[in-house]
Amino acid sequence: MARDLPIRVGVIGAGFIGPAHIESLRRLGFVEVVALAGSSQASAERKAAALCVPRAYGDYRRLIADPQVDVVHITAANVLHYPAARAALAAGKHVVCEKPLAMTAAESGELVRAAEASGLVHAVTFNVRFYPVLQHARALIGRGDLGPVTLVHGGYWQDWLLLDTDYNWRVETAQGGALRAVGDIGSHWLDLAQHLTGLAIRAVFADLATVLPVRRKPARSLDAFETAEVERTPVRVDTEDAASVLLRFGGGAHGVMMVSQVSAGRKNRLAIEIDGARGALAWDGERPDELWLGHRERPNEVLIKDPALLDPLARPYARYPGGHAEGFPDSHTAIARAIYEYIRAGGRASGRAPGFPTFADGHREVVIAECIARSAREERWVEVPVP
Ligand code: SOE
Repeated sequence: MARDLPIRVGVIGAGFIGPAHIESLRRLGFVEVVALAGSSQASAERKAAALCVPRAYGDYRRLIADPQVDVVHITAANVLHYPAARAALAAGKHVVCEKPLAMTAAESGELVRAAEASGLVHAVTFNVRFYPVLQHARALIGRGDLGPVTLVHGGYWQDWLLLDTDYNWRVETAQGGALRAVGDIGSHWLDLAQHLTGLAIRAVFADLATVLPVRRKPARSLDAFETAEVERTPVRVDTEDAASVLLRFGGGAHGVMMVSQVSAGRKNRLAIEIDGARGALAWDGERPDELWLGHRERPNEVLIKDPALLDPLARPYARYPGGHAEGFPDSHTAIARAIYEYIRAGGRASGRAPGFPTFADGHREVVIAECIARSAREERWVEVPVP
C-alpha cells in the first residue's frame, strides 16, 4: 500500500551532515521535513529557524513521539544512534541512520533484529555507493568484465583533524565509539569495497595509530570541519587518527585499506582500485565523475559520467547529462531517493528489495570494525564472523 504524501520527516542532529540530509530530502519533491531535534531547545530552535523547519525539539524523544513524523533521520553523535533508532522503531517510525549504525556490534545486532521484526524501512547512509560511475563499476564487475577479482586496495584520507587544535565529538570514545577513523570513514570504504565486488570481508589484520594523543579541546563543541578561535584545554585522546588494514575477501581476493584523518591536503578523498584477472578499475572521490579502466593488451580508458555511456543498471543513478558534475550532495540525494521511493511504494509490503544499504549492512561494518580493533590489540589476523 503506497504511503500518503508528502512523507513527513524528523531529523535528529543538525551538525555537519544533518543539514545535508535536509537539503537532499527537499530535492525529492514528495518529502517534507517537519521537525528538527538538537542538543538543547535553544540550539534546536536556532538551527530549525535557519533551515526553515517548522518544529524544534531539545529532546529527540519528543521528535520521535511527534505524530506528524513518519520517518526519523539520525545524524547526531554516534552515542545516540542506538537509543534513538531503538526508540523510533518502537514508535513505529521508519529509520534512516548515519554510519556507523551503533557504537558496538551488540547494539547494531539488536537494531537489525528490531528493525526486521518491525516491518519498517531501515537504512544506513553509505551514500558513496550512489555515485553514478561507481554503480557502473559494480555493473562491470558483476557481468565479469574484470574477470575474477584478485585485489582490492585504496583508502580514505582527510586532514580536518591534523592539528592538535582540531577537535570534534568523534575523537571522544564516549561520544563516537572506540574506533574513530575506521568507524567514521573506514566504514564507507569497507562497505563500498564489498558492495562493488559482491565479496564479503572474511579476515582483517590491522595496525592503528593515534598520531595526536593530546588535543586541545575547545570550550564549546564544534561541528565536523568547523574551525573557530575559542579557549582550549589539553585532553588525552585514545581514538585512532589512522589505520592500516590488510584484508582477505571471500572468493580468495586480498586487499589493503588505509584511513587517515591527519593527511595534509586530502580534504575528503576516498580512493579504491579493484584488480581482476582480465582488467582493473579505479575511482577517486576527488574526481567523482571519472572511472579509470585498466587494460593489459589495449590502452587504458577514463569514463566520464554520461548516462548514455553507463551500463543500463547504472543509468538511473545519473540525474544529469554528461558534463554536468554530480558530487557529494547528489550522492546523498540519490540514496534518499532510493529510500523514499521504497517507502512510497509501501516498503517491504511492496515485495521489492530495498535498493539501498539497510541496518544489516550497517551492522556488518560495525562487526568488521570490532574485528579490526581486536586485530590491532592482539596483533594477529582476526576472522570476521559470517552474518
Ligand atoms: C567526517 O569525517 C565526515 O563528515 C564523515 O562523518 C562523513 O561520513 C563523510 O562523508 C565526510 O566526512
